[in-house]
Amino acid sequence: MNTHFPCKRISEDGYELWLRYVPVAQPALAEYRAALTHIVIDGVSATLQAARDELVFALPCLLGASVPLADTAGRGALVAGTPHRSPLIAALDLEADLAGVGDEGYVITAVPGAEPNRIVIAANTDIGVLYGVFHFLRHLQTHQPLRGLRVVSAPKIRLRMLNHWDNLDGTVERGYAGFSLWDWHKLPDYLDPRYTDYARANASIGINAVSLTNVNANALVLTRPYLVKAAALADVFRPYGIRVFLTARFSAPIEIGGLDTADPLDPAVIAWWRAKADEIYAHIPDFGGFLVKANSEGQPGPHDYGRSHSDGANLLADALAPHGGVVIWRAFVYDENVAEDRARQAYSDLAPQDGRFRPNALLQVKNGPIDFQPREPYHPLFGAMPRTPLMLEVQITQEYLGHATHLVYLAPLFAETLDADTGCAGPGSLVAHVVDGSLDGHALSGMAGVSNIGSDRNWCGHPFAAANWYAFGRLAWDHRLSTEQIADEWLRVTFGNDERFVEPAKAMMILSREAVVNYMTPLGLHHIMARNHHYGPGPWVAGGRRDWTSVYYHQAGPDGIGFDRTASGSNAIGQYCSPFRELVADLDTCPEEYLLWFHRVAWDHTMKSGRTLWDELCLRYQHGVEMVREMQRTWDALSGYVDAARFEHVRTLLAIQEKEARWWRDACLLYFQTFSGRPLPKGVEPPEESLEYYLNLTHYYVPGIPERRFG
Ligand code: BDP
Repeated sequence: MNTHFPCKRISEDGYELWLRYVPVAQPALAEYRAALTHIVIDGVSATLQAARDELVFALPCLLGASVPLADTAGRGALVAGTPHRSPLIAALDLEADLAGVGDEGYVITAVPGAEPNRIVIAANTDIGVLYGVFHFLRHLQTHQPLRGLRVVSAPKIRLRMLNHWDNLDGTVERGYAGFSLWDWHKLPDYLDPRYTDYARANASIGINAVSLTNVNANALVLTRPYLVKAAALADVFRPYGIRVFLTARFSAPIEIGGLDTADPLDPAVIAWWRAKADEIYAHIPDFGGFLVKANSEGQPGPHDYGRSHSDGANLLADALAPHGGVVIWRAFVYDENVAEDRARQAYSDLAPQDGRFRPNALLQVKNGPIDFQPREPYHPLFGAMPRTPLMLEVQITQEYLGHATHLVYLAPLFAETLDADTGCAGPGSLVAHVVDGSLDGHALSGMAGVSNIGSDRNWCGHPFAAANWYAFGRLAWDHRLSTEQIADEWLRVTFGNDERFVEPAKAMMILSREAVVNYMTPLGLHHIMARNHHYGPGPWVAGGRRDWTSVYYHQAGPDGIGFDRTASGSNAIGQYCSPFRELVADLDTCPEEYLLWFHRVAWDHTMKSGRTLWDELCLRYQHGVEMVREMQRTWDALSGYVDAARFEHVRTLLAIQEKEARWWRDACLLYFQTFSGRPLPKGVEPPEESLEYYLNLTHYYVPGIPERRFG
């Protein structure tokens, strides 16, 4: 870390993320220089040291002036700390505010009175101080005034977690930004400085938990050599308030324990997991717990022994409980041998088990009932299990949204789920209130994002993909933040504060999610990506495992298209509470963005626009392409505000996105046309190639495909 003044020039290759700390411009600069002349942080701890380091690094860069550490607070002091360690803070009248911010929140205030310029960052804990420091630095990076500054902030959700799907061989399942950050081979002895920068970035947006390994788990990570490696990472992350979790393969007692069963009710299995938990805590005293994918997509689980998911979760919960750990059990469960609509299966299996999970178990539910699609209705489990803390899982990595090549700002997708009203406990029972625990009175709460981070120098591949990591953290901290505000912040700290840049770039970001929905899966279509790697369109995918084919999901035929999930079909709609259930059940009131998700609709059905479904579908695809072109025009006009390297990088990726949007449009419309038998309406550009051509495209070595698995 650079602790010297003058500040080093930053590389502008994306490595610094949103912690660039470039010089502040006037008029903010004058106010900052007068108000921030030295830093006082009393107390000794690794976390307070991280707070000190960050300020000592950032302030000279931002202010273009030396801002030294000092022991005493004079005029212009920035004082940070807790009332327990800092007499200066204890002397201030902050008890009432601090009482409300818990063990991670903070208060930032300009203290009136004898020292008019004094700014105080106060918290009950050291990690609260660090979070406050990052908030304050963001305040300066976004050139906001200090006069009257007053922030009282605490996270709404307890576990704000990244799920890395990183394999021990260095590959990342559904990772599009290079290889894994974790260099398992050189750990524990070589600690890449990136680990610290990763932790800083996470702490700066409030992320406090990371699961290091793929949910399609390799039991080896629970063996001693790997625990030592994981412990080394945990040591790096600890000062930044981050707890480490590992994925637990349910059959580990067999694979690495020498047992002949993994039956959750077997005494030897119970004893094995208890001993394993004891061993892990000996290496990582603040180990967070296990994240588990079981009986899903070929993973082992309690069903293999005729036991329930709660039996499986409780086995691990009991092993972790003496140490204060939690088990996060994934609700992403479905079975190819079950005839039931895949969208219904998790609810059918898990909802009846509400109340059977241990107090230290959370159930992690994907935002929608299928699988991280560009748009899904919210998962019906939200609202259906009031006695179980439900975590929300979203995918930050863009498996189904153009990988790291397409510019798609995901905050609107995350917010759409958080803001959905389940109605299950009356009007206003938002998914956000289920997830933050407030609706059902749960102290445990969590939100997980499947990470998009890899070894690429800029961390996430696409320069704009970092916005999704950022937005995830900000929303997990406070789900009431608007997607516009988060985009605004991220653009300012990532590129600069010029309004002539920020406003159009923000509009482009907000538009981008709807663009991808339109050019990939408009009107409620879903899971029509190419087989296996999910790169590009594959609406024709058929054969093999039924619930992994596109034809299963779109059901197109000469009479129409869409999945009938009404009472006359799979009745997945019946899993929702009123009034959403009735809203979507009625073809006339079902929002068109969910039309083909819930209904099978005739090609000549009249849409709200007055057009037929076929014409509307075609025009949505066309509109998606046009939206990308609009994004291109916006970006091109911003060249004067962005350094050449990042400008060119984004410009080129947008060109690929436009090309691939056309590919999606042409391939899907030609294919669906074989059923509709209708011409493309006016306004839709003619396809560039034949259907045959698109059908025969084969892509080798697409990134993000999993390793050959252990066992
Ligand atoms: C699917 C991915 C698969 C993951 C799975 C999961 O294609 O690679 O293992 O999600 O969430 O979308 O477990």
